[in-house]
Amino acid sequence: MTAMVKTRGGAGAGLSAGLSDDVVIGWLRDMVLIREFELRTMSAYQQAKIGGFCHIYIGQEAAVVGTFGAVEHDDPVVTAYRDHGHALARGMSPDVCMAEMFGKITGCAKGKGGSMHMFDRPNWLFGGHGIVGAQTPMGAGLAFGARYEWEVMGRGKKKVCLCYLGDGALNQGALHEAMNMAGILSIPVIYIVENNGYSMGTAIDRGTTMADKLWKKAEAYGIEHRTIDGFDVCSLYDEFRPFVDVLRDEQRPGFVDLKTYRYQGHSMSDPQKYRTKEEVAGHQEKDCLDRHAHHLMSERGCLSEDAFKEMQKDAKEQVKEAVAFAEGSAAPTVEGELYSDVYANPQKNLSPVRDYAHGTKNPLQ
Ligand SMILES: Cc1ncc(C[n+]2csc(CCOP(=O)(O)OP(=O)(O)O)c2C)c(N)n1
Ligand SMILES: [Mg+2]
Repeated sequence: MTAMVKTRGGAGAGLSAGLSDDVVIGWLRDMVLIREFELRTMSAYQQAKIGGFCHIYIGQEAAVVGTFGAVEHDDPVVTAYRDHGHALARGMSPDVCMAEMFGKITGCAKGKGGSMHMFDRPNWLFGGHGIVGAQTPMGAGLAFGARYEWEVMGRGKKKVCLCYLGDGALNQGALHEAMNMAGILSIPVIYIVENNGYSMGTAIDRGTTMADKLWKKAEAYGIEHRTIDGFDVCSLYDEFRPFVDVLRDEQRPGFVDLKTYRYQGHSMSDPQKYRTKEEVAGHQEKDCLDRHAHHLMSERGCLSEDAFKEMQKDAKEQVKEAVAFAEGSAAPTVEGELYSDVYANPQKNLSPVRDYAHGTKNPLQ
């Protein structure tokens, strides 16, 4: 049963007010899961159970949950390396996600990608990419493919691709070439800048022009844009949903400057000398998770405090199990995995590189 909506103005007064309680409670559940997952990830990293680069998403949860809430599950998604939240919110099992970080064969990329390369084809997540901006032409390609399939091949339906990038990718040539092409060919890719104010230790206004008017960069390519507060999942949805609907319908590109903030350092090895503790604390006061929990409990009145506690307990349990699953899984073997998945090979069971490595002629030559 949908509870009476008590809010008038502010969070949840727009389109989200018409959604079922299940949906908005589901958003909170996703955000709680991501946060618990990230907390466990940090401690596993500190215990050296996770190696390589590892970037934590805590603080930004509403950005991914609110934008995913506005699209279909089969709309393709591609993102950068701060990707655990995207993977979980798309439906990847925490077990598989954690196992990938632990470098285990049960991970989404058989443990060969790690934290930065979450990939989940059934859930339409096309990575997890470590090169800043590299995913932006891929986003255009995924959207072009979807439009081609619907319009030229007469299959499927109108789709949009959500292509996430950090503010640090704003000056990559790849993004500008991709936006230009998306503008010219009317490709339904939506560039979502998860603008957390920093690219590693460089504040946004030290690294890019027009930091307070990022939309101008999109305007240069004839791309429609929005600037959206990413701290409140309901108001984010309220603004993003109608934008997506029009872009989907008219099959053209979009650009969103989504204001957010990361609480942790850039990666697990960041002394954070570029910002003060007070600055971080200031953002934590408007924490997206607390805010949505408060909205559901005190304003919309569809969630009890006990149910919220239960939700947090469940998430903790789920993540604990994910760690146990990852720990209990085997590592990929050199014989089995070193040469597999290096190149795509349409001929099933024939890996050119593996055969080459075993002394046969390389079929690619
Ligand atoms: C092409 C390229 N240049 C530099 C780097 C090193 N690098 C890794 S992350 C990063 C900062 C990116 O910041 P941002 O895009 O804002 O993402 P955030 O970490 O804030 O999510 C840089 C410069 C890289 N991975 N790729
Ligand atoms: Mg950033």
